[in-house]
Parts: sequence; structure tokens; C-alpha cells
Amino acid sequence: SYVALTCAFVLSGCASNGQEKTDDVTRWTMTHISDESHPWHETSEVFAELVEEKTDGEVVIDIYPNSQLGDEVDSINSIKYGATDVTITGETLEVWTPNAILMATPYAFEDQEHKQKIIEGEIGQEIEQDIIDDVGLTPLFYMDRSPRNLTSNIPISHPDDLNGFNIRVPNVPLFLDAWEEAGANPQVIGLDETFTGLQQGMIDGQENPNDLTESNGFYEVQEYVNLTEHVPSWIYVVVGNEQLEALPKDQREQVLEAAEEAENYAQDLMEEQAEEVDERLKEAGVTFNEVDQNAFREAMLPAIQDNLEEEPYELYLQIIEE
Ligand code: 2Q2
Repeated sequence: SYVALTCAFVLSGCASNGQEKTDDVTRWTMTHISDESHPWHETSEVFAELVEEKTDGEVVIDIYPNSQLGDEVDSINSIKYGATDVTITGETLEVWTPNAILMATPYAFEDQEHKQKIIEGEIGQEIEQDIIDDVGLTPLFYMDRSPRNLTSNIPISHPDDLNGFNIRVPNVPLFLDAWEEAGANPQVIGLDETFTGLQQGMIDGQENPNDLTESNGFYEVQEYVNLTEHVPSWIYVVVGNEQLEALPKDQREQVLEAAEEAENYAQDLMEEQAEEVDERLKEAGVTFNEVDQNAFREAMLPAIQDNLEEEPYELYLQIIEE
């Protein structure tokens, strides 16, 4: 009967929010959009190892890279529905919580030190709290990101070169507006469909940190990395609030300890890898093209004023005045 079936389901330890509990081991499903060669995957594996070690095997994380279980928005929704538990996400959360856009507002940070100060200061904490309150996801740790650069098959040195240029952008409304203001024709395509779009000539270019340009193989179908460095950003590894709450207090603390160590690991890895990525892209035949960054900054500025809601815009003004 239904009652017997329900009792069996609960007794078998299948928690209501999808995370599996078999003989007292909690298994979390983690998804992300980069492939196994990318620092995000390496950091995810280190985090999973640290969690298993610190919880004495009572919390295990199974990692699914390469958008295997869906794109970034699918991953966020599936955690909220309890089908999966952990993912890597950032400005895409703007759809649920406006302040997340501050993670990817064009030319907002003067340098690495300025960005780090914001991430680890009050504004960074506010963004993390908003993600918890508005999206139901808890940021466990952040990973710094290299700045996003525009890739293409013709050199793009100034916004004037963008006339008729079809550019792929992720599902971030501000990016659509910013590239439209700069003179390009932006369209939202999932990261996992971008290579095909470039290969078939549906799009002329895309923009990403060089590490994702490398790990997605975009250098095979793009000749130039144009050093726009238009978005210096960072990204969070997040877990569902319910999934974290479902753990006993000691395991929760052990997971947060593992997260802190994984954050330091990610920072070291990023600093170590950034130069190596650029060298490998040049060896693969990519031309690094200097651009007029101020011209791109000026061109994108109106999109920030038009696109940011009141609170994120106030915080943006605080960031650029720091
Ligand atoms: O180009 C991409 O799809 C990624 O760099 C995403 O922009 C990035 O992961 C953000 O969506 C984070 O929310």
C-alpha cells in the first residue's frame, strides 16, 4: 500500500532532497560545465577527496563534468529540486538574485588586489548571503577566474571592428546588453554547444577566460584571443541549503573545513596555470591580439547603467569608487 511504500522509502534512508544515504554514507552528486582537463575539475576532485577523508568516508561526492547532466541553469534547478547536490556557478545566478551580476560586471575591478578585496569583503559576503537566501544554494568556496577575452577569426582591436560580428554569450542578460552596446550581435548559447556553433560558422566568436577557451578546444576553430580582459570574475562551488542542513553538525563542519582547503588549492592552481594556458594556446597557433581596452570599457558602460537593478548598481558604484 502507499503507506507501506512510503515507510519503506523513508526507512531506506533516501532523504527527501535526493541525496542518497546508503548504510549511513551520504552521496552528493556534483555537476559542472568544464571538462576533465580544466582546473575546476581538478579542484572538484581535490575537494571531494578532502570531504571523504575528513568525514571518514561518510560523505562522498560523485563528480559529473562537461555538462553531462545538463547546462549550468539545469544544474542550478536540479539542486533546487533535490535531484543533484553541488555545482559550480556565478553570474548566471543573476536570474535568481540580482547582486550575483557583480561577479561579472565589465571592467569593474582595477586589478587582482581590488577584486580579491571585494570578494573577501562586505560586498562578497552580501553576494554569498543573497545566494543562500534567494536561490537556496550555499557557497562553499570560491575560485578566482582569469579575465574573459574575446576570441575570433579576424583580429578585433576596437569595438568598431565588431560590426556584424555574431558573438556567443552565456545566459547572462548583462553580457547580451554589453556586447550589443559594443556593436556586436550577441546570442545566448550553452557552453556545451559553443564549439559546434563556431565550427559551423553560426557564430564568429565567443568570450571566456583563456582556460575555458583551451579546455573547450575553441582554439581549434578560433585564430585570435583578443585581450579585451572585459570581465575579471570569480565563481562559487555551491551546495543546496537543504543538502548541507541534512548533514549531522560534525560532518557539516568537516565539509566546510574541506571547502576552505579546496579554496586555497584553487588559488594556487589558478596562479600556477594561468601562464601555462597562454603558452599552450600560442603553441597551438593562437595569436594574442592587443586591443584598445578603454574603448571597450567606454562602449560597455551604458549597459551597466541600463542593466543593473538599483541595489547591485549601488554596490557597483561602491566597488569602482574603492
Ligand atoms: O561561458 C560560460 O558559459 C561560462 O564562463 C559561464 O559564463 C560561467 O561559468 C558563468 O555562467 C558562471 O555562472
